[in-house]
Amino acid sequence: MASKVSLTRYLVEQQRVNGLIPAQLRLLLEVVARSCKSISQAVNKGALGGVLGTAESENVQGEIQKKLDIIANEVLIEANEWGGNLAAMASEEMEGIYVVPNRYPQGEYLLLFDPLDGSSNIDVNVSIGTIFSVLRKPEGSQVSEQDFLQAGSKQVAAGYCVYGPQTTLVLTVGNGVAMFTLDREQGSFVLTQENVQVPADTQEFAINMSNMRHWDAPIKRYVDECLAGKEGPRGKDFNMRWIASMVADVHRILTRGGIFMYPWDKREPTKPGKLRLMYEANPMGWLIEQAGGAATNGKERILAINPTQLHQRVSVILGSKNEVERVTGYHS
Ligand code: P6P
Repeated sequence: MASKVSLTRYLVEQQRVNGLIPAQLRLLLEVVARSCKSISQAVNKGALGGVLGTAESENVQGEIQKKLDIIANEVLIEANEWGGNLAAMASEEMEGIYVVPNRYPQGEYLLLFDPLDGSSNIDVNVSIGTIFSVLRKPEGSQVSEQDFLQAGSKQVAAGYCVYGPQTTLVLTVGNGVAMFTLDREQGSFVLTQENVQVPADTQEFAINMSNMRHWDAPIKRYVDECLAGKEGPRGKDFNMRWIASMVADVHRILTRGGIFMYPWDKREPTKPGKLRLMYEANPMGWLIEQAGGAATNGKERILAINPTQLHQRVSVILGSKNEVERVTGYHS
C-alpha cells in the first residue's frame, strides 16, 4: 500500500520541489492546520463540551457570536502569535487587526480568517468550517490595517478546514488544490486528493431560494432557466443544494462541481452582498480558480477587486467555469 503522505511531507516537498513555500510560510501553514485540529476537537464535543449556544455578544458584523466562534478565534490567535512568521492577523470576529505582541518577533506574513464559518449550523450539527487567507506584509514600517487591503490575487496561500463527517483541510499555495483528511488515530492530516479539478459544467446550483423576490434580473433569469429543466432553454434538469455553510457548499463544488451564488439583493441595496471579501470570497475564490473554476461578483473577477475596507462584503458567484461565465454574461 502506498505510504501515507502527511501534510508536513507535502509542504516540505512543495518547498523543496517547487520552491513555492518559504520555510516561514510552511511553519505558518503547519500551525494553522494544528489550530484546525484543536477547533475540530472543540466542535466535535458539541453539547458535551458546553460549547453550544450563544456567547451573548455581537461581532463587528452585528451578528450574535456563538461560544464556538469565540473559542475558534482564540485558538487561532494564540497558536499563531508566537511563531515569528506573522506581523498581524485579521478575523471576522474582531473589529480591528491583531498586531503580534512585542514579546514575539514580527514576521513577513499577514493571516486573515473566518474562524468558524456557518455558525448558524453549529447547534444543529451541520458541517461548519474555518477559512483562512495568507498575504505578504508590504515592506515598510509598523504593520497597519492598510497593509491588509490587498487584492485576492496577492494571496500566497489560502484554504479551509471543514468539520463534517470527516475533518478535511483544503489548501492551495498557487500550485493547484490539495485535500488532507484528519487521521484521528495519528492526529495528523493525510493527503487524500491532489490536483483537485472542478468540472466546467454542472447540473447543481446552490443559492438561498427564499431570497428570490429580492434578486437582480440576471440571477433570477439564471435560476429560472435551471428550474425550467429539460423543457427550458438549458435542455437539462438541475438539482439544488443549500447548506447555509459556505465551507460545506464550496467543498461539495470542489468535490463534484456546481455553482454557488450569494448575490447582491435589494433588501439592503447599499450592501454589495452578504459574504466578506477578505476572508471568505478571496480564499474560496482562489481555491476554485486553482481547481479550474471561476469566481466573480457578477461583473468582475473576485480576485481582481481592490479592497477599501477590512470587513467589506461582496456578491459571490463561484464554481463550474461555464456556469459562472453564463451568469456573469447575463450581468453584462
Ligand atoms: P443564509 C454563514 O453564516 C454564511 O456566512 C455562509 O457560510 C453561508 O453561505 C451564508 O452565510 C448563509 O446565509 O442567508 O442562507 O443563512
